[in-house]
Amino acid sequence: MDFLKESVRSGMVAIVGPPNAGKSTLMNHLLGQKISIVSHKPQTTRNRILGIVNGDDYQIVLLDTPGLHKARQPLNREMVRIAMESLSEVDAVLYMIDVSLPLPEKQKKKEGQEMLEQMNGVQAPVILLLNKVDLLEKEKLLPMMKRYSELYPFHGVLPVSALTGEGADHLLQELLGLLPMGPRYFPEDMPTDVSERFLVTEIVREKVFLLTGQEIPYSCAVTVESFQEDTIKQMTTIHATIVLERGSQKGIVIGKGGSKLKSIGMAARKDIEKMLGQKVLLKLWVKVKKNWSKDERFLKELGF
Ligand SMILES: Nc1nc2c(ncn2[C@@H]2O[C@H](COP(=O)(O)OP(=O)(O)OP(=O)(O)O)[C@@H](O)[C@H]2O)c(=O)[nH]1
Ligand SMILES: [Mg+2]
Repeated sequence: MDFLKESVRSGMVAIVGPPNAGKSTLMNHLLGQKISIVSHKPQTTRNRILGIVNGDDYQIVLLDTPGLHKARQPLNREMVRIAMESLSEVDAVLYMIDVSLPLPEKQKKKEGQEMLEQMNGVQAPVILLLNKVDLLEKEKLLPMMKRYSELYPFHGVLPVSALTGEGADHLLQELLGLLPMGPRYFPEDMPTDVSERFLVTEIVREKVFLLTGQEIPYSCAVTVESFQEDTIKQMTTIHATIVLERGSQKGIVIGKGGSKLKSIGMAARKDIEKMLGQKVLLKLWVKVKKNWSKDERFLKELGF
């Protein structure tokens, strides 16, 4: 347990903000590998995903969180609860917004108000990240930074691009200045605390997000039935189920002659093989569990 004795800059940092802001993309960038799933659709992340970033003299434990939004349904309420809870247990908060969207004045005001409500009572210093600056006209940046600085006593307002990595070094320096000296809480070769089984369900869910339109992604959960490694053949066989809310959705996910399910399976298998570093046989099933997202017991099974 030598890693616990060392004294480095270490602590926990939550990445929060509205859906689709780029929180998971930033976490993966800082980690240097993909742990958290990403899609162009909002509400991709549903759980708190831990990512552990190590340097010679620091360890930052990042918490990627579900997007903050007005939640009415049980699943969404759980997602927002998870994100809000993370705010009270961290040394610093990264509040991320997408600045590439041209918002009307009224909506900008509303967005600012929501941010203030969410940050109300937060003790930790908050850095505001203006993300997707790669898509922003440069002359818009300074007035924007000024406007946001006046909104809340942020520790800093930093323009970044989670996609290109622009501003990430600066962000890292700012963060290290906020972390206390302490032990490494996790061994250096451990990038996350979630299981490979959980990551498999997330990878399959990401492919459903990417390859199906409209309501399907939000009606989909994924469970792993079996996960068996054959050490001699160096191959893992995984049986997983895509769970949907309504019977009418089954045909869409399976596709003509099974074509959609095949594409989902192929794309997921590629990523799982990369993660496990060996060949994978992935068998996918599609099941309907009526209104699972309102079923407290099933939500518990999914880890909420
Ligand atoms: N151009 C550009 N696109 C970005 C950037 N960061 C993220 N994206 C894209 O924005 C979309 C959303 O990214 P995510 O990382 O899934 O966003 P998120 O905040 O984790 O979203 P939720 O989990 O739904 O709350 C994806 O299509 C990303 O590729 C950026 O800096 N520039
Ligand atoms: Mg996310």
